Amino acid sequence: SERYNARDAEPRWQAAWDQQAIFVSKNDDPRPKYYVLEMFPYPSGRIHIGHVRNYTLGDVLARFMRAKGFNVLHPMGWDAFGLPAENAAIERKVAPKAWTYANIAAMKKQLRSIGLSLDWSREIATCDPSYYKHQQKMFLDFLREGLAEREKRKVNWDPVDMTVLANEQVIDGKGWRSGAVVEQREMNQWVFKITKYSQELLSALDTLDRWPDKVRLMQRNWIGRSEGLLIRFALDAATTPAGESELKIFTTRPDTLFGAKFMAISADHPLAQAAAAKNPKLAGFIGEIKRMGTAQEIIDTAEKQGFDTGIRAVHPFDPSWKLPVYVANFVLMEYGTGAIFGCPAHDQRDLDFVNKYALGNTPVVCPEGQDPKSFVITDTAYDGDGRMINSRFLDGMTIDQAKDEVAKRLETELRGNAPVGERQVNFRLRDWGISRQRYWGCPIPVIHCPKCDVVPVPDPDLPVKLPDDATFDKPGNALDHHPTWKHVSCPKCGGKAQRETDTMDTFVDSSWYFARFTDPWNENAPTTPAVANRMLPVDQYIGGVEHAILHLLYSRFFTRAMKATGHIALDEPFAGMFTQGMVVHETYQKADGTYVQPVEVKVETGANGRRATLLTSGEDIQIGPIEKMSKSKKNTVDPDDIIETYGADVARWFMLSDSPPERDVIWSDERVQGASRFVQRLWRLVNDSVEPGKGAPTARPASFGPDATALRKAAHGALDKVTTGIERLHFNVCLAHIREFTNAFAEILQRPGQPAPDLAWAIREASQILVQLFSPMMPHLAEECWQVLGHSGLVSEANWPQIERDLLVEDSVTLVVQVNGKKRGEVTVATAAENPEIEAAVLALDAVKLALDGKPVRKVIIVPKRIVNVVG
Ligand code: ANZ
Ligand code: ZN
Repeated sequence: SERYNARDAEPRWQAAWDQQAIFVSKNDDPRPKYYVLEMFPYPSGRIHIGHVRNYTLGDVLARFMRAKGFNVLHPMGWDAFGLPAENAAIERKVAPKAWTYANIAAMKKQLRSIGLSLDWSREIATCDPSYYKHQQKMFLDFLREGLAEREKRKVNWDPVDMTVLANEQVIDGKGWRSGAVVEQREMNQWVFKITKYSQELLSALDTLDRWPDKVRLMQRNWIGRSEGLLIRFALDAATTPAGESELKIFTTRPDTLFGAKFMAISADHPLAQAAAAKNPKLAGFIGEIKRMGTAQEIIDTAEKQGFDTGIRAVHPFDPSWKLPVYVANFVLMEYGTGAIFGCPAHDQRDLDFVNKYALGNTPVVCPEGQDPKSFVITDTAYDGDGRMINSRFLDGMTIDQAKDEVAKRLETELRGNAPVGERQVNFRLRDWGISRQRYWGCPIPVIHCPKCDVVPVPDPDLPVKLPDDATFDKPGNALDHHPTWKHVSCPKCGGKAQRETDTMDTFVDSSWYFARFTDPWNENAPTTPAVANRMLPVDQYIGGVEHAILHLLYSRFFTRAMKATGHIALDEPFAGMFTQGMVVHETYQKADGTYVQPVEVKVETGANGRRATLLTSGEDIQIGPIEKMSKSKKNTVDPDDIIETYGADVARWFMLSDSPPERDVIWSDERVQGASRFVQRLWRLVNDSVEPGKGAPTARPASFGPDATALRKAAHGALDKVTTGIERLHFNVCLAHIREFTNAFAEILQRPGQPAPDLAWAIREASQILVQLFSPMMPHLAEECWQVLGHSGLVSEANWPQIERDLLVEDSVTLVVQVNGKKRGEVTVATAAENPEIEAAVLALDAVKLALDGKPVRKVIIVPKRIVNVVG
């Protein structure tokens, strides 16, 4: 037979799937549903190899579940708003909309060439008014429900992109896209009240048992629940500015109160402002640390600095004990109360601080087994377990007992009318600021009226559409610059008013697209609740770990907010979550350090290891470390090139082979070629199996001889393992089983002569199972093979083969043989063998006779399927 020609076959089968619309899923389909979703792409212009991996993983599962009889929902869309479109407008003078839609068209063509079983009838683009109209409606629903609010906020301002950034978009104090040093500004912002759900978002993580533990842990840490005590410290009047009398702090370690050496407050704390009013040096210091910014990263890495305000606080358990109050750069206004007491012996930050300002430390928790007298702290704080020391009435208690004792005493002690201490739970999670000063985003549908304040855009006026004629010649927000767009009359009073020119963070767009896919045709509402409730949750969501915190958390919040506003009736959007690894490649560098692309290099393996040269000039090329594919390192491979050269099936097979999907996979040309050879091998094998006299369709024989049974066991064994492998997303393991089965099958097919009728039948069965086993991974080749096997229908439409379980039972079992507890050998017996039979076989062994050395056998103990022990 001829070689398999992917270039000819792949487009043909893609067209056939399209024509028959077999991947279109119907909402009234009576079969049980299965929703597979990969994170939708940003339309940057080209599909990259990471997309190919992501979508192939989902596609294998989707095709498999279809074959298993599910109504599979496997949609695709575009996360189409965002800055790059505006940058293109600035750099290339092409309108963001035109740029985005051109990219979508190009990428859609690329996605089609991968042969994915996608339901394109549900395609959505988040930049389309038919999508964002509903997002605007939900924004107004949230506003009514108190889930959206306008708030004056200190925000991270990116001076280059001229926009507000979320905390998580600030990396090492710099904007994640622009790389510019981020400034702090006070601005009016729209926020979503995600903190209303802090506890729920945390607790429900326990129910997500099909999520990776590491992702759940990252979310837990992000939400950051801590239990502690609010303590009102009295301020020493003689040292305190007029109008101030106490300092409220939040601590998770009230047990360490007797180790306190100082108090510290944030530069933004009102007490700091009050103290600075009369102290220009302090005011200077505050200005300095404010300029440094309060992004978490900066605070964690900067040297600890403080300034003594001169104010003294009174220890809650000892009126004569005064603690100095510092303004310190490591105390955040946004957490707790913006003030702390410092216990240097048991907190590293505090210890660094006191060591700098010579305030000393007193350990109050002593590790078990350590003599308290010799327990001193110098450079390393002790944050472990132990017993209380140097702590008056707490001495001898455990940390937990001491925490409780302090809480009890301070809760019952009143100053004024209020208790001095109060137990409190704090969360690190902040409300989600969604305002962005950008054009290419979903407009926030409110109008600002000088008389009526904030007025929601009335429902019939939705969507608030972006103007198509914005210009990008000035930095900043093109919506704000637009000559007419923002000028409107107030819907309430009819007076002159202005539209909100902020647009929504693009994370909003991706927080509910999975719900929209369930009924993207509904023009009147974001969802059709009856449909959404039936099709959700997503059974398996697949994407990069870089979205493990924000996107997933925002989606979990949005689902709850949509529930609160009647659009949906569930809490958790993603029942199963899978984070895939990256595609990585070694890097190549010229002597001058410039990177060159893999296609420009020839790599050879010689006596001295691997060596690379430049194809054009033959000059030596340095082989560098294996790294994530990136444009700057030039170590990318273009999916189009691979598909053009080898076909989509080879690319897919490669993506699934070797590495478990959660790990990084190293791109290797040699192994891609290996995958290509395997395609041809399968093709030959299937063709050989239908040679005259090999495996023609006949009636099933009444019984099977040993050869036929052996082949059938190999086929059903592989079927069993691949089935459970796909269900567990252990795709690389599946591929190994398919290869193994292929070898066993080839061995039988290559035997000369005509097989007996029972073997011929088994050959036919084996080739069908084989084709079906690799059909989720290499669907085009599988269709072509299915045709060779004489089917007129599509393998993509065939039911998954039935496993015959009795073929999985091993008919012999090997037992370890011991004499007086010592291993002397092994014995293989029929699985069905009875004990007397096993005993006889064991006693007949030479090794056993030798070990017994003529002594009589007293007892034979048989542990079924494992061990036989002869007691002599
Ligand atoms: C005294 C103490 C002693 C503390 C000790 C820790 C160890 P988590 O667990 O993250 O909630 N803290 C409170 N508010 C702060 C703020 N706005 N900025 C910086 N630090 C703040 O951390 C709670 C602990 O972080 C609190 O407990 C407080 O220091 C500090 F041996 O109080 B602790
Ligand atoms: Zn008005």
